[in-house]
Amino acid sequence: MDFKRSDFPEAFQFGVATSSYQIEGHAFGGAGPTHWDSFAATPGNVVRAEHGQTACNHYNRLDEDLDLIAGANVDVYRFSTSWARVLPEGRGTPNPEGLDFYDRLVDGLLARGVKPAATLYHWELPSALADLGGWRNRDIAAWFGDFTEAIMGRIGDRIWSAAPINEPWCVGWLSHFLGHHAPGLRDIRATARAMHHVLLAHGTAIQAMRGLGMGNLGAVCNLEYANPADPSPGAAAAARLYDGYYNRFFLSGIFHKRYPEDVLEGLGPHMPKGWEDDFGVISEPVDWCGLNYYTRKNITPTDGPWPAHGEVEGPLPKTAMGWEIYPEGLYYFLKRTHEEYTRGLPLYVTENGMAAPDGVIDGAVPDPHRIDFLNSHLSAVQRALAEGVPVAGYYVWSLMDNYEWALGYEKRFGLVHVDFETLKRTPKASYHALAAALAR
Ligand code: IFM
Repeated sequence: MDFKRSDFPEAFQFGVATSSYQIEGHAFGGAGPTHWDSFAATPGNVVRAEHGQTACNHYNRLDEDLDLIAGANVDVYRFSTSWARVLPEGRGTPNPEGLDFYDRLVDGLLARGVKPAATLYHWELPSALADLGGWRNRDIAAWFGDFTEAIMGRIGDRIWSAAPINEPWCVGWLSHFLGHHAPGLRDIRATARAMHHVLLAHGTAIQAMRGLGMGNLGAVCNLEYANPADPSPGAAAAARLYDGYYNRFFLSGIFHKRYPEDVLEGLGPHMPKGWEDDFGVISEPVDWCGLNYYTRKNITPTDGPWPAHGEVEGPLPKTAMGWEIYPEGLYYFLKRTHEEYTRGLPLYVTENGMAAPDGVIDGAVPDPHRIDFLNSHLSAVQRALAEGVPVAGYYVWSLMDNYEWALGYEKRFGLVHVDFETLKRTPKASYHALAAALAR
């Protein structure tokens, strides 16, 4: 790595991140069915119809994985809790095995000197709640509040930081407008409702955690740099709107108590009744804001209904996701989030990383591309820090190769290689480089 720990402020937190459905193995430990199980079982939704039933079998390899986390010399492990593992029916009686699992996870982290950073929801909605309309149903905010109390009532006393929902854009737009993620809808009314309810659920969970006496609570948004594909005014307007429903909608709801006018031009007619009255809950104060950042998109206008734009391929080097590598975007978002929304709250880069077709060669996994990627993005963080942006931490996505949702298991984001036949873990060169850079 081009950096070492001492190049960052003393209190700066380095971490690695994962999520429950992507690594745990949903078939184990009495978890209930989720909308990702049925989405994946439906032909055409997921590459090779791959699913999370076994994933990395983290559920049964917990200690080995905790040792890998500690061995990377990171300060923080960001993980998520599976709603259906804790409440198999989404509501009602908790699954004791599920609660025990997260208890062991948290205690195992603390025993190894790693801070537990929990995300309550990272996309696997219990099927029983999906049957009731899922994120389209306003009641989801209350259901989510109850889930929050069930899981945090058990582990909240030892959690270092917590955020309710990972990437509200993915829960709302990607899953209900583009249909790329469960529940696979392509419907603007469903989208408007999901985008609002996900924020209502966020605020409800923050209130529930405050009620339990928890602190260090945040919001985690994914941000994507919207680049006009050409110098025309049409491309500039298209990029501005993309930025609106991708980036500004959620930050503005939480930190400004309103939604952007340009986004409401399209979504307004489809919003649920009384949405304007919910900002008191949505804007429940948080202690920090997390940004997940990966890439930029090159946006061009198209014919057709709102939002009337599309993406064109850009010229920059790309990751295995086809995503352009654009570290300037991370600098841009850190600065902009601080100046326009959070104004002094600590910011964390809660996810950043790249996918590559990494393989084991003679027992090692060379991934110089990932080392370059991390270096260039950490240098963007340093630039923001130098300009006074209060960046408090940076977490790599991901600890290990895992289930990349609709793209199945072939997109490898990990610092640790996973052989999905044998489930053998092999730390990649980037893991060793990070561990060396972070050694105390
Ligand atoms: O794997 C995902 C993760 O679940 C959420 N953020 C983006 C990652 C890479 O696509």
